[in-house]
Amino acid sequence: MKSIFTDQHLLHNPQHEIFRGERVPCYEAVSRGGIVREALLTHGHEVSAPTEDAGPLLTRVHAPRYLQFLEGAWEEWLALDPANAESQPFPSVWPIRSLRSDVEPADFIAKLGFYSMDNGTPLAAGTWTAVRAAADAAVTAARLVVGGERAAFSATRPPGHHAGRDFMGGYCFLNFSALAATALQDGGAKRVAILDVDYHHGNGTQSLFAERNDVFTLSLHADPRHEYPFYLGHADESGRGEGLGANANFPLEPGASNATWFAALEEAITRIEAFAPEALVVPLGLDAFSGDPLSSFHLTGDDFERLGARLKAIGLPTMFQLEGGYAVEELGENAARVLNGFEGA
Ligand code: SP5
Ligand code: ZN
Repeated sequence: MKSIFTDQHLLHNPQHEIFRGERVPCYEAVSRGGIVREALLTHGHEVSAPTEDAGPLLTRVHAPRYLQFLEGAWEEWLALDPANAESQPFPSVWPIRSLRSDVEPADFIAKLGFYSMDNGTPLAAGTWTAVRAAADAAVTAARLVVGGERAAFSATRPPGHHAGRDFMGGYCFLNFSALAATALQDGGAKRVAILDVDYHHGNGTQSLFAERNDVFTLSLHADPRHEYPFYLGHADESGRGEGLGANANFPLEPGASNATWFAALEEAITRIEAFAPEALVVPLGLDAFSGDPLSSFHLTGDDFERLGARLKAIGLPTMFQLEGGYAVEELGENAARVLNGFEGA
């Protein structure tokens, strides 16, 4: 399978994230990128650089003022104090419920909270350049599929599925799966399904398409009562307005067995088939892996291969987008096994 990768991911290299009030090394480590690229090559998959420009699609997914903020955020941080070059900004205040979300603050840290759902999404000097390149990769993979490839994989970091129209979160800044779905629709696929298999609910993607009936968002994940992103991803969320019926969540108990996970996958696929889409996007988080430090699920390398084979059997042109997965040593192998399963089926 053709995979798209760019070394620009190296520019998103934050030093730490916050866990229980303390600075800890980033789970979403810069080493994830090279590991995935090497494993894809080892398994005989073709890896190439992005050739498409996602620029014109960005405002179809994200709010212009959010994009402007992201692009200039590091400069604003440095403007507060040149010594900030050696440290990372984190938000500390958020416009929760009864506060106003319509007036963008002028203060940088207030703005950072305004555009963030958590304080767990570290921003670095090169974040914008990295995520902009990853957006190009996602659109390139989608256009390969439009051009007739059976499937393609955008193997980039950081991930994207927690990012919404005007917010970052969960290590995510731009929603690459949403950009890919938009590119697939522009290429002629009227109806697109997005099947998110990351351990965490794809809250950004769900919220972006909640009122749309031409994009069916589905997510298999740990129950948000116990796991990030906590405030979305419950079983009773089925879309809103015109989008009613075009969202499906499959929250599973922490520690859910592989049999439970694959049974939920079957239910999701039944729903996709009833929707009759013309293309499929798979936000491919590998953090449902047994060895993942952020996860309580138990998928193995063999299971990832089985997942790939099952996705192939749906019979749709398919775009894969790398999302989470924090067992760095095994991350590349697990990603490659999904692709192997898809191609072998
Ligand atoms: C894309 C993606 O997978 N984002 C996940 C974001 C999860 N952020 C919360 C991390 C909480 C860290 N918990 C540490 C548990 C150590 N055993
Ligand atoms: Zn995840």
